[in-house]
Amino acid sequence: MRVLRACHEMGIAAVVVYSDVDRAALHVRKADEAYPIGAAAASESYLNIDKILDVARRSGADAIHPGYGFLSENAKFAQACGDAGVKFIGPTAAAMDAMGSKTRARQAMERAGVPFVPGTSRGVESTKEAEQVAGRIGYPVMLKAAAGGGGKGMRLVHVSEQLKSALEAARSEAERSFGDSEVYIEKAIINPRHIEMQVLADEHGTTVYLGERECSLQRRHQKVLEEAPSPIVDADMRRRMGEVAVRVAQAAAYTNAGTVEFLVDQPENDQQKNFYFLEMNTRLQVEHPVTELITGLDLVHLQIRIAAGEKLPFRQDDVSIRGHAIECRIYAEDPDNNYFPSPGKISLLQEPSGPGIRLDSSMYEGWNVPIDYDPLLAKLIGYGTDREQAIARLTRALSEYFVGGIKTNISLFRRILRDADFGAAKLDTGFLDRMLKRIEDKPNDSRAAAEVAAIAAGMFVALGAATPDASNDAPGSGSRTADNAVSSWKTASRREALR
Ligand code: MV4
Repeated sequence: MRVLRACHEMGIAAVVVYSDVDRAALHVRKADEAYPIGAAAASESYLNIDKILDVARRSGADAIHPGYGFLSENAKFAQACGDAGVKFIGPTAAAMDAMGSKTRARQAMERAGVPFVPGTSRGVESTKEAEQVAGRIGYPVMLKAAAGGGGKGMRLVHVSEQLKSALEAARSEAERSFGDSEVYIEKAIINPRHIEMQVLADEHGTTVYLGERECSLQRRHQKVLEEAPSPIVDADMRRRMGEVAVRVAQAAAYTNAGTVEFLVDQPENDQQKNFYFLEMNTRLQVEHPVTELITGLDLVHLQIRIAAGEKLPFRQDDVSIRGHAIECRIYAEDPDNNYFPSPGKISLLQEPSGPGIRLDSSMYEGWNVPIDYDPLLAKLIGYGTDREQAIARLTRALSEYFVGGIKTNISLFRRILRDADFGAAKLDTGFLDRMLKRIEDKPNDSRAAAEVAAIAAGMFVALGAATPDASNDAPGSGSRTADNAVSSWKTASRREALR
């Protein structure tokens, strides 16, 4: 839907493919042409290169945008598109290959003088070598599959006694998951932040960075909420990370949209934060809208223009960041059942809108959410002049959002946005696990249940419209600042009203 919308905004006809279970999906309904390509199993449909290229040939498509998942980082697919005379809207197969292996990527970083987590840039051949490296960089260490990513095949090792068995386990999981048992070692960064830098390169040698995204709120390596800019990145750090990200992209002869992932450590005292190259994602990311909102750029429009051979219509100095954006990934998952997928028919849909709210959604009433694919249903993004306003708008929008017939994680965001540590931007990759643990340990929050019931029942609770108390001067007069005036006007929160 995201790519289809950009095509239509650019006057480009959109051809889509769909599997048997996606016959009624929104992208099929909105496309100019839709082609069935096979059974629900991805190998029979969305991962089937020959079937997809056959549709490109039959439809006369000029180019293919791979989206976010499936074949989007598959170098063979990018190559096959080129061989079939269809433009792949993304990097070249060679650039994908250069970044696909984490050790090859680290070797490229070494050559480019890019800081990466201390450790090896090649797989370790023996336990003895692993022990020597771990001894040099110090425990704890992280064992990682060279062909891996997204946390699969990783092992955290705290002491040397665990190293041998952890190395064997990591190697066999890497072989099983990726058909490549190469495992390398890094110094483990404890409770890091995950901050990624958006880069964009045209095919005429211009590469720019578009600011960073804070992606530390993850659950089991699945991003849940992202924001831009990162609350801890100042202009100087942004420039330094951006320049490194551009060097990474240039080292891979990268073109089109890409994302360079960093780990950022949080030294106890507030000394300079360190950022380390982690990996590069050779595709557009799901969370790209937060970057679009703070830069005013449309990344899919730009991807299509780059693929059509156009030069970037701006230079690095023209890129400016304004405001703050936060994205909630709305998943078809049941928060009361360990976030298991919750497929089924959407019987009721009330969607938020209004100032500063963007909703990228593929839901409609009557749609049957299939169990076969990633449970992402929609992305709700709140934008404001600062983080506080973005949070306020997103909180308001979530109170307008209701999906009936299936379970979603909407309630999780209400909790996250009102969490004190979140409000104070005390974020790291362990944040969500700690918050969920606190919720599990706490008795059921009946107030929230009452709130949901009230919203579901369409109950309109008249907010106690608190009038400014008598002692207040009119706002903006004399001694009081605007904030004080507003703070004394704060209406009773919806929860108090419900009580
Ligand atoms: C790390 C790390 C700590 N130290 N590497 C997880 C998935 C993959 N992108 C890399 N990951 C990590 N690598 C070192 N040397 C911690 C993680 C990590 C993580 C990183 C980013 C976002 C979420 C994460 C959740 C758990 C672990």
